[in-house]
Amino acid sequence: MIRWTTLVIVYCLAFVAPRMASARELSLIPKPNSLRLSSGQALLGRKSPIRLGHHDLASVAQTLETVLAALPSAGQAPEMGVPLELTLQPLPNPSPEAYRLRIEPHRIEITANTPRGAYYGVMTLRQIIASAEQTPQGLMLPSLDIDDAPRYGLRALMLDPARHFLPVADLKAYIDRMSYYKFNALQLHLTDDQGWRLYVPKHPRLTELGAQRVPGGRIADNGYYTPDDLRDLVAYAAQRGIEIIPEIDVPGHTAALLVAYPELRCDIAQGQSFVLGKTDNVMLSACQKRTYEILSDVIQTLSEIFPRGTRLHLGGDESAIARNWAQSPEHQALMKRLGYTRPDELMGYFFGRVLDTARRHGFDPVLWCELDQVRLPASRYLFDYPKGVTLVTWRMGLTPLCLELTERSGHQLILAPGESAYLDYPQYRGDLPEFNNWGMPITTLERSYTWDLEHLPRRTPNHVLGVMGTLWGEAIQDIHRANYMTYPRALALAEVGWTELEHRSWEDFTRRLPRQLETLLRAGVAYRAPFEVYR
Ligand code: TNX
Repeated sequence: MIRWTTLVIVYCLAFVAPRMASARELSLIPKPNSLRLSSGQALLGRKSPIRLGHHDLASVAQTLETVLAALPSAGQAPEMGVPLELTLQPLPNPSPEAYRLRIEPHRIEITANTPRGAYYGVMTLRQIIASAEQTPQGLMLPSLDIDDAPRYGLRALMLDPARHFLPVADLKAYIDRMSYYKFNALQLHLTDDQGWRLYVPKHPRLTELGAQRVPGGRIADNGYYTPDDLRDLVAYAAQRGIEIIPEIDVPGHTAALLVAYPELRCDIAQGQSFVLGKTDNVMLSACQKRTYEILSDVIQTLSEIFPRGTRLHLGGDESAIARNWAQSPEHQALMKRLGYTRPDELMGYFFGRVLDTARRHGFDPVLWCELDQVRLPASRYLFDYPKGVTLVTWRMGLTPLCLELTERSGHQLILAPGESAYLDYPQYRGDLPEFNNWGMPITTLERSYTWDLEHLPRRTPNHVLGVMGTLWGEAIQDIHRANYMTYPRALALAEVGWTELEHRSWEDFTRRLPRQLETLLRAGVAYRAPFEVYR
């Protein structure tokens, strides 16, 4: 009885003092593709009832419960508020990530095609809560109607625990932030010259040797993930709408693997002494049967961790072919047998076999896109990429060409251009990283936000799956440094991935940014303060 009277009083207050928030005050990132504000407010409390329209929404409802439980205490005010209704119902936009969020004085409703869409409705609501007004009566949310769906189906970030290990708990915290900004994939660069971070039961030496960059050293040098660690992470990420994309980088970037399994070296490297992390520019042998057997065991282990249909990145970048395969008698003989004239063509042979294995295990393979030269006038692929593989464009200045080539060849493309999406590059003159900086170009926040507005066609080509920010880990020794390099640039990339071009503007973004920086600060994320934007 008391509850109802309290509610009536509160509703009256909401109508008596109608207030129209401005979109800028809400400061949502990424900006929704349609947002209409109206007058009136809704009271939200820790005890606002949640009404579930479909049992598939149980996990989303749980997320919503956590959001409500974290609301600031209302002091003397009632903890009750308007009901929150979650429903599944076809929306005009068929995207599985589309949602509609309606805030009305007497209820809040989230409608979506799928639970994933409803999850994004909750994420938007969380951001609205973060900028909502705490009144003596409780937390007041502005009335509004948001109809939203992403521009791209893939919005990814990449971490590199191969160079410096990152514990699972840190990855989980990183995933929490990502999902708040509607990213839906995290690529994990699990192997490189400096470390092999996946425990493979059939080949424990991979991690016994390959995961010990500096035996007895810091956590960042040593460590690996067991299949159980990764299963736990995959489930954690899936609950937050995030796919984990594992990367096993072959046939270059493989010193850690070749320290553990010397028999996989090319014939010309058999007698050399290898040092984990120091021996770069080495390559796996494409001739040894054992190479394919071990890679098949690695992929088999991954298939016991990841659901079918997961993307599996198999590298393919920066292979020093001229120094390795081209000099090697066994590879020269293989070339001859296959009728090849260029050693680069052996990459087609190698990946033909490895991608078949990946597909047999239910993976959707991905490779870094390499062209015949590392900068213009590059003009064609390094080798014929197998059909059906997704490519990632990454080298500075080559994205327009990669777009053109993939459109012609029918490959799908992920955009991770060096000049705008490389989160390991400094954000400003003289900024970090202070070591392992090989003269990196500067990638400012503005650059990360505006690159596609300025350099890509207005029409989004259908074969572009999405965007990825890559944080290479040579100079990233812990999660705090990872956060510093990621934010705020990842906010720019989140909006590039989600918001249609016609709704985007750098000035508008910079006005919404401070609110999000405050949220990051409260979450303990040590981002880089983008002072140059506000000077
Ligand atoms: C190139 S990007 C690499 C990485 C390095 C990065 C440093 C790519 C596919 N390969 O191995 O960490 O540059 O910026």
